Amino acid sequence: MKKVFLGLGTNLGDREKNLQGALDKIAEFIGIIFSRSSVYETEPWGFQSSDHFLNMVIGVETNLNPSGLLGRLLMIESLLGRLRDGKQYSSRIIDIDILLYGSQKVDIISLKIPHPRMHERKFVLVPLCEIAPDFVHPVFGKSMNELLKECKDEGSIKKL
Ligand code: PH2
Ligand code: MG
Ligand code: MG
Repeated sequence: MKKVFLGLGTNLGDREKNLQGALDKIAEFIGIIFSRSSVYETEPWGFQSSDHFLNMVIGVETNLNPSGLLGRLLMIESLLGRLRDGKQYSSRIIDIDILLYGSQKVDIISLKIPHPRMHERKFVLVPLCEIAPDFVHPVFGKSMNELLKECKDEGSIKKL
């Protein structure tokens, strides 16, 4: 069993229901959710929209390998109604990203772990620091608390 951290985000439709739907499907298809952060309302990062996000981070214990895990997450996103428009960033019903897969690194075209932009995003680091403040980033060798202290993201983020 591997401990992984996943980031959840939604800025379209009934956002609370989208998060709950994702948690239910993750428990059904991925593994045991051993920890979950608070939910935060956050300003869109990297694109303009008046639709603010709800974001949270969870810890899950799973038997799936990284590619198997990615496949299931994409399946869950489609089950919840996500349609992809091909743009890099746009509004979405649900996004589920692999942030960390234990201390393993993955660098293939279809998947990069740790998530390559996690350290630039308060909507990831703030909830992650609630549940894994001392976890050491496998590439930077710094704890999540240290990465949060150094993070320059100024987007608004507010605990619900
Ligand atoms: N996800 C993105 C791009 N920008 N901004 C916020 N606040 N929350 C997100 O989850 C988010 C984002 C790409 O996945
Ligand atoms: Mg994402
Ligand atoms: Mg994604």
